Amino acid sequence: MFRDVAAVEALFALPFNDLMYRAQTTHRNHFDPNGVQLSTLLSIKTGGCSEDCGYCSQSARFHTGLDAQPLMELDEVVASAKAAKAKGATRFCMGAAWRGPKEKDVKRVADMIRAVKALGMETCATLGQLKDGQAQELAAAGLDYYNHNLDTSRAHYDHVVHTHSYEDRLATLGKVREAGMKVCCGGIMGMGESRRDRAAFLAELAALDPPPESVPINLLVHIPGTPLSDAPALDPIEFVRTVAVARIVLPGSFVRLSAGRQSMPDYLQALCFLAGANSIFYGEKLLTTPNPGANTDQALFEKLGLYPLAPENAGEAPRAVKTG
Ligand code: SAM
Ligand code: DTB
Ligand code: SF4
Repeated sequence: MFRDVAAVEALFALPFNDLMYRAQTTHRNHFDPNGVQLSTLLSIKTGGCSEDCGYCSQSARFHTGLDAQPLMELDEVVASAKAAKAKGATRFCMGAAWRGPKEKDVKRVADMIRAVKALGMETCATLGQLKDGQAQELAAAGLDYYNHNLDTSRAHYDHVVHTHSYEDRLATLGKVREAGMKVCCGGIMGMGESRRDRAAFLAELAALDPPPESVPINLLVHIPGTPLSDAPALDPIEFVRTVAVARIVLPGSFVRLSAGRQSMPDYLQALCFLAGANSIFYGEKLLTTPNPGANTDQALFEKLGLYPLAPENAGEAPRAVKTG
């Protein structure tokens, strides 16, 4: 039903209170209403990327002033994962600024995955496009999730990225599924797209069979020097609507309130949780930009009566809970 863009657009057009009621009802039918999954990000290879994604600080094509760093050593990655676990993160996500990994890179990242798994954390990696066999190698090392975003609608995509296609991204997602891993796939709002684009993007995610287990909804972080540095700010209520519609069209998926939280007041984040967001990036840095620190998020959770989900709850099929 929600593969149909018009049906998704109709959700966006609901009166705000009706939309929120519907999103909250859907949320309660599928998830613990006050539990939030916590993932911590680490950029294991930073900058110098060949691609031209118009939002990204890490493209070698834009002058963003970023200090490029080669692939990190195993012991540094493990130390960072241990610190994330000590602060309460249950999933550790390793990101690399590659178009895609080379064979020798996959071997080194596989070692990192094995070591992070051994700490008892869920693992996620985002390494760009995968070639045949690479998804299997990562899965064999114990990778639970692979993140690869569609980012926006097909129609808007050409305004954002030119060095690889929407179909390339879908092909990588297919390889991840075939290798038996869970899919983390979402996008970025506020890149100058229309509401119809946001609806078409969510319809693309809903049409994936099965849909992604994890759906990061990022709000564009404006990076000076990138083509999208001057994109007009998205109305916050429209962002909340997007989260609510994502919850309704992807009822069994974790919807992650992702990049952009640093610029969101508590009441806006509270509305996003009410709309059905139930996962965040946790820790003071995303990949290259700041994120609220652990203490700030702990205070926010306290204020809202939210609590972190244990990996047993967070990683498995969502458990149904009674409403009302
Ligand atoms: N190179 C890999 C790739 O592109 O798949 C992995 C890293 S890439 C930085 C991961 C995702 O981060 C992108 O697909 C995009 O959705 C998100 N992202 C990157 N820069 C962002 C920004 N400035 N604001 C919001 N989200 C951003
Ligand atoms: C995703 O959708 N958002 C994360 C994660 N997947 C890898 C990355 C956000 C990056 C924000 C900009 C930065 O820190 O460079
Ligand atoms: Fe490279 Fe990924 Fe940034 Fe695109 S989003 S420029 S592929 S690091």
